[in-house]
Amino acid sequence: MSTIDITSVREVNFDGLVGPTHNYSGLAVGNVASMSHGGLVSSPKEGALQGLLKMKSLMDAGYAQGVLPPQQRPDISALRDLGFSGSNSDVLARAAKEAPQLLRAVCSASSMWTANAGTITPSMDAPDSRVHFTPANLQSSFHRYLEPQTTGRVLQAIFRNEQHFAHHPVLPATPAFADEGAANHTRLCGEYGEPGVHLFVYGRQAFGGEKEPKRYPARQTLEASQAVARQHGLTDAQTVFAQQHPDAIDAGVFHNDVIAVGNGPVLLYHEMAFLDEEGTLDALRAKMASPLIPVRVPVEAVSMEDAVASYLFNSQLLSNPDGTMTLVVPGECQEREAVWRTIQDSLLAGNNPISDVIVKDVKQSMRNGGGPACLRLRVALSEAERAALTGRVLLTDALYDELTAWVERHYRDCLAPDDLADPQLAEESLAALDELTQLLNIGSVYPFQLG
Ligand code: SUG
Repeated sequence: MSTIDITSVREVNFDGLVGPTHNYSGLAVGNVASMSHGGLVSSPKEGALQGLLKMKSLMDAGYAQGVLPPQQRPDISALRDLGFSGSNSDVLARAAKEAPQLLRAVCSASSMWTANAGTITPSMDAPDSRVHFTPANLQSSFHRYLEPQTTGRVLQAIFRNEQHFAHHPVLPATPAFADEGAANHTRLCGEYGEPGVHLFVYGRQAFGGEKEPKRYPARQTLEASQAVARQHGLTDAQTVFAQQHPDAIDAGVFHNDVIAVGNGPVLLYHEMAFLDEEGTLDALRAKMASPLIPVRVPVEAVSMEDAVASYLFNSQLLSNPDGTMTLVVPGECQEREAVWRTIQDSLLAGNNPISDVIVKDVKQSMRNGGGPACLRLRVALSEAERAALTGRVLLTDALYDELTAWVERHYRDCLAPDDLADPQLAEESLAALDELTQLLNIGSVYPFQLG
């Protein structure tokens, strides 16, 4: 068991690098942006550079910033498992002809949305004083179900030190335990080093439960959230399980982080976020050691359509040393008048710690339904835990420059749906990833490196 210097605890945002096969395939049912942009030409290079610029500007502003590598795509072995055989080129060509939807799925760069990589419990809240990790099974869609194995390897490679880090198995990949990770999990607390309360938001109950969305799937079950909490040793006094409003899911809110964001004592949420709004707030208040600061946005201020189109609630809420908070919003928030007005008139001017807004352009990701908060996995770490990380994953100016040059060298400017079958793309992608693991110094994490 390790001792924690709680005053040194900081939140590190580990952003997912946008992978070389980033494309628009309309794969995500219930995700309005993905469904409406399927078939567009993407720019993997622009996407990766936008992501890196977001990381760099937050690092420059004094926040701790980490980076996680993308995954091996196209996942040709997934196509082989589905019966395609022959050389890699044969497999790609046959899949393109006979099952283009499968080819698109195995090319998705969806691991960029690291808020779905897994659920993390910081050491202050865990009974053994270690940081706990469970990769999300992402079983709700085929293209994302392909992620957890490599995600687990990447997390174990970086958070390798067993004295500080504990890794749990992915939950059974079956609908009863549908798990989408930190996108449906928020830790609320006073200072980072103080004990926190874990808000798990689920869309449906596998066993029992009455209200469910009618139009779009609920991607997280109560049973999955409870299992993760159990794995991490969280007690009843440390957890609140709340159902997401089914009408919100039907309006395109496929994760809780599309309609609520919390950090420290602040919970910024839309009035349609929870099925039982008052009950959820009361349960949090009853368990938190510090007073909860709810910041409620009513439907009259921001309609569900505006919330989903602007991704206001998929902003990053970052804590500053002076107790204020900064909201990192996607550029789309400026394009919706009601949203921008709400940011200025009620969030910044309101009686809450949010004092500043940073606007970031992550359009390449946004067109697939991934905003600033989707792109990052939050891990609260003490100084000793930060020092125990393996690899070169905390962003510095030098790492930023190297990653930018790496993207410029390897990534395509444009990727059209028909390009996905190009065997050259697969080769380029592997060459890029091989170099990346050396650059990040994380060892072998990809299937092609493991043989
Ligand atoms: O799972 N989009 C992702 C977006 C995930 C956003 N993450 C959070 N909200 N935390 C999804 O729906 C689209 C891929 C495509 O259509 O090509 C996609 O998978």
